[in-house]
Amino acid sequence: MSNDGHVSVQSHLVLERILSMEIVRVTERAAVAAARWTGRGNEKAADQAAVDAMRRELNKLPIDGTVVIGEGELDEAPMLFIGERIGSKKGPKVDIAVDPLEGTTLCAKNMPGAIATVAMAEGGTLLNAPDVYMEKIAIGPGYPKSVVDLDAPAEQNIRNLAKAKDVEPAEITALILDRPRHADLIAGVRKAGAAVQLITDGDVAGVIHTADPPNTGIDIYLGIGGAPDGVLAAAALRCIGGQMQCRLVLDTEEKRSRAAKMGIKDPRKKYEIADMVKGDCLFAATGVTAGAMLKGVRFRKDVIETETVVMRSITGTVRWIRAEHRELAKFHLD
Ligand code: VTB
Repeated sequence: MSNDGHVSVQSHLVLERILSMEIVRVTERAAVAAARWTGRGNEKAADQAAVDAMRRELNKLPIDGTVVIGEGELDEAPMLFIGERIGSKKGPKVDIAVDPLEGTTLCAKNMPGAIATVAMAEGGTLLNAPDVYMEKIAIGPGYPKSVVDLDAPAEQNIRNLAKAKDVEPAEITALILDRPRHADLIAGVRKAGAAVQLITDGDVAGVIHTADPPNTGIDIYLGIGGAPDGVLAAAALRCIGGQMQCRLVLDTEEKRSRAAKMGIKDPRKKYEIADMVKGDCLFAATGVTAGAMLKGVRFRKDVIETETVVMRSITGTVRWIRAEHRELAKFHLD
């Protein structure tokens, strides 16, 4: 305890000691704020509510945080922009990746799987990715290294994965975003004999599904989604185990120069998890609408219920936190 009455914690312990609970508050607040807009058909308002709530909570944390994955780049001037300094600015340096409402459409349409999510890591250890597309492949823990590869054809990845799992390809299910750009990929997976589960949005949760096939029914995530979502998903897999490879889609000069400004030297680099999340990290997600992974926010008389998962990479601890909130003023809902 320091003489000003504050508990002082060595900086390398801060992720463990303080933030693993504080990060839960951050995603809870964002989820509740967004959930008020569930099914209202207003994506912008839902997202804005989540951003405001998340920013308010992040600014209370005893950290010198920098948003490295955020709501957009500086010239778009959103809140939680990439590069924004956040927190009390007195604590340790922390990199922060946010997606205050992952699946804005899911929330606006009241469809399953919208989440509020944050990852935090020691300063300078998260990939500063521009807001572009990213090719991704991910599988859960327990497989030999390199059993699947981002650059291998889908059929081959399915066959290799099935062999490693000791099952027929017919027993493999791949999760893929339902987009026209994935037509060939989907055809390839089906040609190998595997099943495809399509999602309309939400590939952070999609990637996390691969970590627990017995419960989710998902063995592999494939396809092109947002790069920011890729870094968040990599943080989660770093905590719970699994393999993921990604590559930024930098298909124009403008995107390559934006990436270069963010420190990306090789525009074709194939990123492994450890390239995207280099050190110890925390990941948290709170359900907004009910999904396979998390329950959604429930508004009951005088009580708001939330469900959150929080993970820590150094220990591999995964905590599921179901909360009943009774002091509702903290949500600033009026
Ligand atoms: C994914 C998904 C998001 O965007 O990243 C996807 O995780 C990719 O972009 O929830 P397109 O919609 O342009 O294909 C979302 O669906 C929305 O941010």
